Amino acid sequence: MTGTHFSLKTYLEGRKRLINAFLDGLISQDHSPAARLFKAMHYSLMAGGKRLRPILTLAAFDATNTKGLPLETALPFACALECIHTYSLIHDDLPAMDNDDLRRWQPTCHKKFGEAIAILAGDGLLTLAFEICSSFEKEHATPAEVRLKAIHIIAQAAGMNGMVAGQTADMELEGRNISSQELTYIHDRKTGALIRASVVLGGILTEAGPRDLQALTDYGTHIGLAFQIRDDILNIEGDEKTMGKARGSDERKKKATWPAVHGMEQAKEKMKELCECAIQDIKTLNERATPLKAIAEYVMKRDH
Ligand code: GRG
Repeated sequence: MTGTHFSLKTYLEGRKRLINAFLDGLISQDHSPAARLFKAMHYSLMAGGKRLRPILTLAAFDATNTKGLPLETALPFACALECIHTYSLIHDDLPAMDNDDLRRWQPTCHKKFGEAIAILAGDGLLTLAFEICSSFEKEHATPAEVRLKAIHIIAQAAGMNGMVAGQTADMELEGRNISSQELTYIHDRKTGALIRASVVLGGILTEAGPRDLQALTDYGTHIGLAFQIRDDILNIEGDEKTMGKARGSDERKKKATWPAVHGMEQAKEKMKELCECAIQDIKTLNERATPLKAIAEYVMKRDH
């Protein structure tokens, strides 16, 4: 399905290196009275995430980059998404939300730095994302109108009609017998919105036409849901060592998951179908979309 000379492993490693180098340089440590905030932000940002969202932005950028724009144009925007993702994990782990002590077998931000600093580290990362997107670089500058569209799509996905709504619905419906529509509402917003925005963002930055943007939107919607279903499956069947966390937390907390509502067999079938749809969605983008195709295949097999 993917090009014969294409190695997803090499591609992911290369992109991850670029992203990590950018992120690592974002927060300088100092000895100011706010030093612990910066330490906490850096700690969570560099805690070993897969970097799926920024990688998706770069892959969608590559897939629609007919003008030959440098990758450096997209890198800050891609990394801004990772800052938002990290903030959401820090806040999700807090006692008032999921109350988790460990992430990737490391203490969560509030366990290491205390609750108040963890809340502020999340606030700092969310705001930093928009500082990055609105900074005018001399080199590889993105036109103001494109930048505005990019900021808008990120804010929409992260905000009250996107991830924040999804997280709220997840909490409100915890422990209840939920309908398939309610499950879709949660998944589409809590995880789906930011993943879809990551993909569409790549096309916005290359000023892709409406047909390509639609293809990216559909692809993003399909892999966003597939990613979440895989997460639900791993929470039941995954290898704890590889995942860096204990299995079974969803069932213990009576979380709304695809296997809980539809059964494990259906969950697996649905995930496969969604990944196949995603691959179909980007057929019109030809071989420039090879990394996106390979990522869709990876989403259904990922083990952490
Ligand atoms: C606090 C507003 C707010 C939102 C939190 C993202 C989120 C919403 C909650 C996380 C709960 C969760 C485990 C969702 C399942 C899917 C998911 C987002 C997993 C974590 O993302 P990965 O696997 O994480 O990309 P890494 O560690 O690789 O960055």
